[in-house]
Order: sequence, then C-alpha cells, then structure tokens
Amino acid sequence: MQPNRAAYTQLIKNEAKEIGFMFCGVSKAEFLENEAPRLEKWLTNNMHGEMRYMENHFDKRLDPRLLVDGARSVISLGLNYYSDHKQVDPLAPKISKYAYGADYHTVIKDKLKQLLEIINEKIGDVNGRAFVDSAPVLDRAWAKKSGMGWIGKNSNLINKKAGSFFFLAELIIDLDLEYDIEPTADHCGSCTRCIDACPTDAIVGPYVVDGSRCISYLTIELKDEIPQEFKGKLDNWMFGCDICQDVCPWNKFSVLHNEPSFSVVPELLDMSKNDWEEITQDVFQKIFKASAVKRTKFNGLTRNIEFLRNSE
Ligand code: B12
Ligand code: SF4
Ligand code: SF4
Repeated sequence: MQPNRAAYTQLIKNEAKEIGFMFCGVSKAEFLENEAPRLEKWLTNNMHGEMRYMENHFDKRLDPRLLVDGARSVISLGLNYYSDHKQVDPLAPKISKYAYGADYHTVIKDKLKQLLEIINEKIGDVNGRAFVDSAPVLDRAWAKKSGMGWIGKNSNLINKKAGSFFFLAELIIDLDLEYDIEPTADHCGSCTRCIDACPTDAIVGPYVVDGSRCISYLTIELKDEIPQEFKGKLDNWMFGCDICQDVCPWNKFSVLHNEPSFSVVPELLDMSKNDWEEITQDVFQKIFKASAVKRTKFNGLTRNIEFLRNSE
C-alpha cells in the first residue's frame, strides 16, 4: 500500500474544490459489473436511437482499464450549472438551463487539465486522461460508485444536498487512492413525479430512459426530421429539456452556480417568441458563439422552432 494514499486523495479533493468543482469522489478502476447487463439491454432495445456512438466500445465503456494504461483510480467530478434565470417571454421556445452559458465540454476540459497538472506537480509523475463526454465512460455509474449521489428514476445522478443540475466528468489515473466505498442510498422512495411529468413518455420505467423518445435527443442529437408522433408533445422545448429535473423534489436543494463561464447570455433570455421564429444566422452566431447550442447548428435549431410552430 502506498503510505501517502490518504494524503494524496485529500490533496486531490481539495484542489478539485479550489478549481471550482462542487463534488469530487474517488473509485477503484474496475469492471462495472452491475451496469453491463443494463447497458446491453438499453442498446438491444434501441434506446439510443441514432446515437450510434453508444454502440461503440462496449467493453471500454464498462472498464476504465481498457481506456488508460495501468488505470487504478477514477476521480469523479461534478460541476454545478444551476441557474434561476428564466426566459422573459413565457411563450418563447425554451432552452435547457445547461446551455445558458459557455459549452460545458470546453469549460470542464480546461478544469480537468488543470487538476491533472496539479497532480503531476504536487504528487509526481502520474499518467492520466480527462473525460467529459469525449470517450466511452458511464459518467453516472462512476459518480454513483464514488458516493456523489444516487441514480434517480429519471436516470440522473442526484445529490441529497444539491439536486441534479450539475455536470459529471472524470480523470482516470494510474495512481492508487483511497476509495469512497460508501454508496449513497436511493432516496426516490415511492415518488414518480419525473415519470408522470415526462411529456413524451421517455422514462419507460423507473431508472430507464428511452433516449430515442427524450426531447433532449429529438432536439439535439437527431439529425433527421422530428417524427410526427411527437407533434404537440415537446412542451415548447427547442433545445434540451429540464422537466424531469424541474419536478424532482431534490432540486429544491439546488444552489446557484458560481462559474463565470456559465453566465447566461442576456439576449438569450430577452428574445421573444417572435424573435426566435425570425432568428437569422448572424443572431444565432452572436448569441451562441461559445455555447453548446452550436451542436444543433442554425439549421437544427430552426428545424426545432419550426416543428414547435407547426405543433400549435
Ligand atoms: C447518451 C446521453 C444522453 C441521451 C440518452 C439519455 C440516457 N438516459 O442515457 C440523451 C440525448 C437523451 C440525453 C439527455 C440528457 N442528458 Co445526457 N448523456 C448521455 C451520455 C453521453 C451517455 C449516457 C449513457 O451512457 N446512457 C446509457 C444508459 C444505459 O445509461 P443510463 O440511462 O445512465 O442508465 C444507467 C442507469 O439508469 C442505471 N440503471 C438502469 N436500470 C437500473 C435499475 C436500477 C434499480 C438502478 C439503481 C439503476 C439502473 O444503469 C444504467 C447504466 O449505468 C452522458 C455522458 C456520459 N458519458 O455518461 C450524458 C449525461 C448522462 N447527460 C447529462 C444531462 C445533463 C442530460 C440532460 C439533463 C440534458 C437536458 N437538459 O436536456 C438530459 C436528461 C435526460 C434523462 N432523463 O436522462 C449529464 C447528467 C448529469 C447528472 N447529474 O446526472 C451527463 C452525465 C453528461 C455530463 N457529462 O454531465 N443524454
Ligand atoms: S429530459 Fe424531458 S423528455 Fe427527456 S426524460 Fe426528462 S422529461 Fe422526459
Ligand atoms: S422526481 Fe422523484 S422519482 Fe424522479 S428522480 Fe426525483 S425523487 Fe426520484
């Protein structure tokens, strides 16, 4: 056993907080035995729709040792994005809170890089890789394993003191650390609010989300036309969807984020329904310059707005 294991773990957790992460938990890098049959079933039932990348690297997705040579530890990190800002026009097509500011992939990648540099500086030569949606890693399963929270019936990772409006990411490193082995109990109880509230019936059962029915998929990931069966069911969401989190009682405990890059672009809140319906390439570029909304591109966003308009 490394004598400094506990001290290194504490150092990493302290530094993660300094960098701005709300949570940091550590797990042993090993095969995710419980998740294997669930992931397999999810894919077999085609719940990934056209997200073909989910079919790739099945083994790597379940075992971090296949992603990083000599991997010993998975450091799970949570970055808060909760904001109580609301779009001014109640009829304006809605954008999920997670996309109010700069693209989280860029923001988190920078922070992970910073943390890895600090580890190398203060602990020594540590080989590691940073992950934020960029490679096959089951973020929520690792966060759960590291004691950050439980996976709710809406399949989001929920923390008792902070709800679920936070992103997840990992550093996988070849250093032994002290592991958080006390998993958080499931606090969903008999609640079914998220299942009842989902307008497209995407939460097909407790803990199982059919991705291909989720508004987030239909408005962001799906490249073709949105199927007609969803006409009138998107609840006016044009990018992502927050419903199953907004109705979750644990999100009463959400705290406002303090990440400057996630500050909301003011124009985004001020645009009326009419402004959105008449949005031009120039306005799109200006508002979403650094945003994750660029993922859908101008054509994707206008397709969504058009679909909502035709659903009225
Ligand atoms: C693909 C994907 C999607 C797809 C599919 C959603 C899905 N549920 O898988 C779509 C586009 C629909 C989507 C939507 C959203 N996503 Co998304 N998505 C991902 C991605 C890239 C992979 C997820 C994955 O592996 N799915 C495969 C399935 C099998 O996994 P799963 O649904 O998580 O299922 C697990 C559990 O449900 C559990 N399980 C299954 N059965 C049972 C039974 C019991 C009893 C128990 C306890 C558990 C359990 O086992 C499964 C395997 O671990 C991750 C990033 C990553 N690399 O992990 C982000 C991620 C999960 N998404 C995220 C977010 C924020 C969202 C949205 C909220 C965005 C929005 N506002 O529009 C919505 C939420 C929709 C929802 N309710 O899940 C965050 C979640 C943060 C958090 N606190 O949980 C992640 C982690 C991205 C990030 N880096 O932060 N997403
Ligand atoms: S994000 Fe919206 S559409 Fe997707 S599962 Fe949650 S409530 Fe349903
Ligand atoms: S709304 Fe209820 S059932 Fe759904 S995740 Fe939250 S506590 Fe669990």
